Amino acid sequence: MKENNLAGTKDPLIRVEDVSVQEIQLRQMRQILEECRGQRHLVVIQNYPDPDAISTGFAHRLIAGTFGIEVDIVYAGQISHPENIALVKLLDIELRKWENGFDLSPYQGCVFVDNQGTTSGPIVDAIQAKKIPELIVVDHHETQDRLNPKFKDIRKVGATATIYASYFEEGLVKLEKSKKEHVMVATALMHGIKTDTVGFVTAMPEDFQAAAFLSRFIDSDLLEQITSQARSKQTMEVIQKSLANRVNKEGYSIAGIGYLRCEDRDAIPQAADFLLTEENVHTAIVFGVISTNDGEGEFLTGSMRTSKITVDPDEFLKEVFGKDPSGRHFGGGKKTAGGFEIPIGFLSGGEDSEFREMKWKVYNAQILQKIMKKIGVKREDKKPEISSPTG
Ligand SMILES: [Mn+2]
Repeated sequence: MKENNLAGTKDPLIRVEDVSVQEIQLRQMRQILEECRGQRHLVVIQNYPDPDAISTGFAHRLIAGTFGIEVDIVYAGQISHPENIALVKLLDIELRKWENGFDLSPYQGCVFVDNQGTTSGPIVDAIQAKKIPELIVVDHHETQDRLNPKFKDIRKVGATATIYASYFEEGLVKLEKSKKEHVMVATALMHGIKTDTVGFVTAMPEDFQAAAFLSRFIDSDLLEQITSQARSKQTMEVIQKSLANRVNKEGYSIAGIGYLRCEDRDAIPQAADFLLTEENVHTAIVFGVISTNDGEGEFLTGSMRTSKITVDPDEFLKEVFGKDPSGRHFGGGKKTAGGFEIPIGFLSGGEDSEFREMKWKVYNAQILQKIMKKIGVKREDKKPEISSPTG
């Protein structure tokens, strides 16, 4: 990659109250887009895109378009949360699903929003194998080192949508209420901020400021339609399972829910949100095993939610689950939420229900044991019974 001539990109973590640093970030974003005029870019969002990811991909496309840059938004994984399906459908947001053999040849660069490549799995590997330039990263999670972009804007705010709203507010593209696409982008970003801050409960001043700015452009009927989607039956079943299986210790509520379908991945954070509503619970962790669609691969995946200020999900999950052989953490997060994903590898697959049951017992016990150790609780409840192969 050619040496970039943008000043200051070496130290991208900016203090949000420092307006002049924000201005520099904006100038650099404008400059890099200007340099890429006429190109086609891939915007990569996380595997199980949430409203913050979807809306900022959408916003980036609008901005890039004004620089004559064509953009495709891509994700691996699934969109299954009914609100997310409603967001994509009602706002007519075009997303491309990653699949084996995805043609990367049309793209001269890639952009990462609301992630830094650690939650967009196979796409990053393919992009790096093809040496497609990593141009831009805009995110609000803890800084990660998976990518080496020309420009990054990582701010400690409630949502990536807040950062994009500030680009609009500062005039990177002037939003106009009379333009339908502008109204849709503003509505999507508002939904992104709202969900990433748990309905503004964990919002920071920057998030409120962004929401106040966006409120002048949104379609509130549309926003209401997006947010009033009911929970699916599958999600209700996952929540029910997490309630039945939960172990409550020292304010932590931990639930293993067994196997679930790839399409129901989004039910896990919803179940964690639900467990957090129980009296005396400040932190909820829900996990299960998901099989990939070809039925061959399996991975353990989970979500963590906390309302306790002294619990840092990023630090917590990194410490509990550690790193894979290549040095990447299995989990991470931000101020109130986090997630983890652990490939099962050689033990993946197998139709035999007894074998699956046996595997689940081992995984469940291992995860519980690691979490209990971290929170300093000895497990006095019984060990899982695993029958030996001979009887
Ligand atoms: Mn986010």
